[in-house]
Order: sequence, then structure tokens, then C-alpha cells
Amino acid sequence: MRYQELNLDGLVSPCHNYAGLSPGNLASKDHRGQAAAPKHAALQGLEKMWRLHQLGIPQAVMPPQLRPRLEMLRTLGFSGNHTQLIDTAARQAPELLAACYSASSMWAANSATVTCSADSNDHKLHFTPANLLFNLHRSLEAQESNRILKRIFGNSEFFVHHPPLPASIEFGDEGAANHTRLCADHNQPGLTLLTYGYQQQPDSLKPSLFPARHSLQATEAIIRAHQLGPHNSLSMQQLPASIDRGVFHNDVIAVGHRNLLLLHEEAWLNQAHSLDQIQRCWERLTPDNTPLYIEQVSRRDLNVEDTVKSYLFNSQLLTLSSGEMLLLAPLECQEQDAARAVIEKLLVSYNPLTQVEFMDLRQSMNNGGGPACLRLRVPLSDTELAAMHQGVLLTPALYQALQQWINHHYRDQLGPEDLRDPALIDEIHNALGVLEQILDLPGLYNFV
Ligand code: SUG
Repeated sequence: MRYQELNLDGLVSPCHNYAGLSPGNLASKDHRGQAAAPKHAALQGLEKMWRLHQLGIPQAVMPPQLRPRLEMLRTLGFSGNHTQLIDTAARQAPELLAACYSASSMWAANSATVTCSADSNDHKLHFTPANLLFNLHRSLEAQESNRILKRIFGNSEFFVHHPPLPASIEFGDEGAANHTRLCADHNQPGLTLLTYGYQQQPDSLKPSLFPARHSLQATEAIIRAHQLGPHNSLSMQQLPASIDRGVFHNDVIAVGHRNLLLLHEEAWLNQAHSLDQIQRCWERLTPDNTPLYIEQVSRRDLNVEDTVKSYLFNSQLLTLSSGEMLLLAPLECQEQDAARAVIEKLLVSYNPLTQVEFMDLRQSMNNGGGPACLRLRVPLSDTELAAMHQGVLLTPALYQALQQWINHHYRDQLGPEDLRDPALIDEIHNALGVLEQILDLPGLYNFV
């Protein structure tokens, strides 16, 4: 049975904006209140998807979630028609208006944790949508992610959809941003690495400045629900001091793909011990002696501050048809001397990485979302790929249709004041109504 890794990228929404909503995410704080460029942002994201398609890697589109979430404003006591709701919220609680208008579902890596059917005991592909409970604007995504993923992966013969974990501090879950699957190749069983930021118990180590968002208990629940076991899963804790310097998800400081794990030396607590465990699990899972390459970048070569600025570890590692690997890195890595030097060193080191390409994703990067944040990896057998909804798979025709759609429906600029404009609601509804047709997902949105 042949397996491939599908990249499912969040399509940037027409309401992409910079509201500074995520404490601990330095880019989000730094760009708060600036005008965003939704059209440019969506086209940048689409170009990345197109590049993967050109490289022969299966690529699909995750539709944006419906915003503004006006029901949230109603739940919080605001009332009236659309115009009155927006107007009162803008005057009395602009931060709530911004939260209900966030385009954050674009970062598909946070939409769910996915387990390959080659790894689960029941040989099914498992999805658990992340509850994202640490940020109000992101907590609005969980149920809708569940619904959208069920539409795309609807065939219950192959796909299992779990509900989000309980929205309680014990179970903070940020999805695949904290998940890495290592495997000899996609056809082989994999090792699941789940990273957490805190344990919900007294005396456990936590960052002191910024929130840790993902709990150990959430990783344990996912391991149970997805039918994994101690032989093919490990959990490790993020280094609290690195969270305090802006590493709000593990994918800001580590990335793994097939038999290459690339990470900073200050990614995890007791890192040497975790790497040792990974090596031992790897050897038991891959009896054919396929080597595991672990590239640990030292703070001397790249300190954590520059790691966060460059987003080097938020690059995508991709397997080319030759079997070699390509690093799809954000443009910021080309512009920063230390990150560029690290990449040059990696390319000549003994590992499967042989090429690099830089992508301009600055619109998303300004909110703390690099190449890897924008995609959810879904390892699929050929049968599973054929069983999923085909309308979201990127083809030249879909690429062109989406380009035209974005150019037609998106604004060039969106600043905080524009969220008060009731016309924006109709614009978004019109755009998403057309998108349902383009992606052949009728009735996807519940326009109210
Ligand atoms: O959760 N930013 C997102 C960025 C998510 C990045 N994803 C991964 N690392 N996988 C977050 O902090 C900012 C929104 C704003 O400030 O307007 C935001 O939600």
C-alpha cells in the first residue's frame, strides 16, 4: 500500500488582520493595529500551495472559517442587527470584535492532530480538532474545524473524527503544531512525537512570562483516542525559558519529516534524554536499519531570539521525487545572516536535505504563522486519498479559479477601523458563497 503526505493548507480569509490577540507570539504583538493586506496574504498562501503541486506533492485547500462570529457577540450580551452588533462591540469592547473577526483558522497546523492509519491500532486515520482554549479568537475554531474536516474526510470506512478535547485547562490542545511524525518512508509505520508546554499539576515547570498552551494530559488523551501506544509515541516538554522568548508552539523550534529531525538545542526540557528515547523507539520501529538523522542547531549558531525572528524551524521539509529533501523556508531566513548560515551548513551535512527554497509569506509571518503553520499534514494511502473529497485537491484549474476568486473578492487593505464597516460582512458572505461552489462543498457555511 503506497502512502503519501498530503499538505492541507488553510486558505487565508478575506478578513485577515493584525489585532495582537496572542500573548507570547511576538510577531502578533509587534504588528498589532497595522493595516493588513488580505488579497496579498491569500495570494502568498496560494503560491505556496502551487509550489508544492509543481513539486509533485499532493496539496489540498482547507476553506477559511466563517467570520465574523457574530453569535459570540450575542452570547456575550450584545444585541441587534449586524450593524448594531458591530457598532456596539466596536465602541464597548473592540478586542471582542477583533476576536470574532480573526482569520486565524488559516494556520491549519493548529486545526487538528492527525494519526496515520499505518500507525493506529485500528488502521484508521484519526483526527482530533484542537480546542485552542488559550486564546478566545482561536477557541472559536474547534467545532468548525471538526465540521470542515468531516466534510473533507467524510468516509467513515477510513476516517475517524474525535470531538475536541474538553475545553478545560487540563486539556489545552494546539494540534499538529506540537506533533511530529518520523518514519523511514511514508509507507512504513511512524513514531509520533507530541510536545507539551505544561502539566496541570502543582510544582510542574512552566514559563513565567507567557502562557504555555498545550498540556501533557492532552497528549495522553490523543495517544489513547488515536490508538497509539508506548511503542510508537512519545511526549516531551517544551523548554519553559524558550516559550518565554516567543516559542509558543513546538513548530517554532523543531521540524521533522520522515527520517530527519531538525531542532534547536533549546527546544525541550531534558532534550538529551528525549533524543535518546526517540533513537531507541526508532530502532525498534524500523528494523531495516534506516538511519534517523537528528540535526541539533546550537545556540552559538542561532540563538532563540533569531530562531523566533527567522522562523527557520517553521520551514516545511518536503520529499522530492528523487527522494532527496527540500527545505521550504520563509524569506526571513534568507535575510538573516545566522539563519542562512545554519541552512548552508545543513545542506552540506550528512543528512537527506539537499535543497532550499525561500518563500515570501510575510503577511502570515507578521501574525506568527510561517510555512509550516499554514499546513496540516495528512499521511494518506492511495485508497484514502481517493476516498477524501476531491474538490479541495489543488489542480491547475483550481489554482486559477482561486486566484481569480481572491482577486475579485478580497480587499487590498484591512485595518482595525475597517472591522466596524458592516459592508465587510456582506463581502465575506458573498466571497464564501462562491468558494463553496469552487470547492464543491455546497452548504459548507451557515450564513446567518
Ligand atoms: O495562535 N496567531 C497564531 C499563529 C499560529 C501559528 N501556528 C503555528 N505555530 N503552528 C497564534 O498565535 C495572531 C492573530 C492576531 O494577533 O491578529 C494569531 O492568532
